[in-house]
Amino acid sequence: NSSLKWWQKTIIYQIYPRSFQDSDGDGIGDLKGIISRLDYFEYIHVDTIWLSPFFESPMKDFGYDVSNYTAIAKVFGTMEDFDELMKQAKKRGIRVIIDFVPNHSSTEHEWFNRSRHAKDDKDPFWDFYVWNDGITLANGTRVPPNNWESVFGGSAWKLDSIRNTFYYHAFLTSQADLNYRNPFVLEKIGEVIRFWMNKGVDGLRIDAIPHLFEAKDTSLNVPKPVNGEEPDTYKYTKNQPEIFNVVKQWRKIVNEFGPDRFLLAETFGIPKEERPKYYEAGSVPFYFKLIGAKNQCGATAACLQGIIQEGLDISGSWPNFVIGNHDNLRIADSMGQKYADAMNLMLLTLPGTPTTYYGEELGMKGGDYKGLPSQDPFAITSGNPNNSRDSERNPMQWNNSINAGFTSGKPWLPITTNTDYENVNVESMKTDNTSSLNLYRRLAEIRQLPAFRTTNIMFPDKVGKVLVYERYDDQTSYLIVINVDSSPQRLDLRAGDITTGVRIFSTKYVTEERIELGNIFLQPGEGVIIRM
Ligand code: TEU
Repeated sequence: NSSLKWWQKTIIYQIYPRSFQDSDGDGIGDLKGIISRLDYFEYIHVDTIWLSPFFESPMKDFGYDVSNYTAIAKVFGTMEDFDELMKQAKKRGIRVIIDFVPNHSSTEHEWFNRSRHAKDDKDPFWDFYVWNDGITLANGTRVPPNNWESVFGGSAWKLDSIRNTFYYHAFLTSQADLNYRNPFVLEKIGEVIRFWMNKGVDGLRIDAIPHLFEAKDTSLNVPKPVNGEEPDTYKYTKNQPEIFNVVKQWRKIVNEFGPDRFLLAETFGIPKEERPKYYEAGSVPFYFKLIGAKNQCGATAACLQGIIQEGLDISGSWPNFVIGNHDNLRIADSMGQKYADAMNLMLLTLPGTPTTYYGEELGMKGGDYKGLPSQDPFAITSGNPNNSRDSERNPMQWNNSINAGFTSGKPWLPITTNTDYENVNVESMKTDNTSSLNLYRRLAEIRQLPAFRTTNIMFPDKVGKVLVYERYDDQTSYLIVINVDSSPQRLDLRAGDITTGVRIFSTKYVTEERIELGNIFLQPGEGVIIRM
């Protein structure tokens, strides 16, 4: 237990700065707003926060398009605000992880400007991005060198009007991919890492890391799928083997600042064989599959158990689970509000490091923005409103005053009636012992028990409709029992001559109670922790 590192004993709380707390009434959250809410993390027993990007940016992808990696976007505040945030966080024992967006910069970055104006390879910025002449057709038309697609829709190549050459962009056309085959890129990005490490940042969440490299041979086209096969759209642009050398180099750089700095790799939608490589390179890859549980397999007990077991599969590695983020529907929307507490119960009793997306501790729903034009470039460029990520980026609900206490101005995304902010907010929920917020706080306390600090977990031989697992150390054993089914369930969990246990937590009752293991009855969405 004492040999665990800080990031193995913590809960990570993701803040989307734009939507957390506004301090100046412009309707957009900011760093000063976050500072004003630091006490809240002590209250919910969270001691690590991860901040989504707050760097200078034209905000085409709300900060995931960085135009200066070592400056703060004006809407979010100043470098003094950031320094103050670090100071105030440290004072409270709160660790700070920041987002690091190395795959691409904004096309408004000075580097891109230098690169598109470079005349030849004597210019150090000549190969800073992934440039390609493409193909000139007989009629003189210029076309991209291959059929590689952007994640946000359409060709991943864009002809730059100034350099008159194509550049590669895995995401928006305004997010140009850096060329990691160029040592000068590694040098400049290394300086960025050192800059933030010097500011005392405890870790980096590495954005879109599977996209870092593209195949060297740009004549390769992605084959057309045959017989209804899944298309292998990112065959040449994702999960390339060169990624791990770079992650190792970044691990070395952060180690200059001590062995404890944390690298959390954003590995969305990678095949399972890729995960061990991230661990070996000195990072922890996010395990995302619980997020898609409802879509993948209906989020039944068997479905969830299968996903959890896969997440625990890599021997010797430290697990991590996550159930929500700024790119996916909130749990209350994907699973239904009824299951929100159950999912927090699951997340906080699984082995490893859990990550909570802001608002999920309230079981908060996403905003209902159907019918409004989407703010999200993904929805706009793909022409598909279903791709909009606005819903889950809705403002944090702090109290029942106008705009839920998020802003005194007009929020960049409105608070919509479906989220019931007059009841679902921090202030109101504080006073109710069985509110999602108070359940979350108790779970955060229970997590600190020694059995939950281990990676020990056992599942029953047969999976029924109720998710059941045991967490234990050599002293104590706890049963976690969660009804993820849509109808009430009765269970017999007697084990040999053990017929009773102490219910130390319930999503429904506040008090501890001795209960009969032979007759456990749970409503849909109800869950308990039983000390055996
Ligand atoms: O996401 C990377 C990524 O793979 C996304 O395309 C993801 O698949 C999609 O959003 C699912 O809905 C990261 C960030 O989390 C995302 O917000 C950024 O837009 C993206 O990188 C580009 O920087």
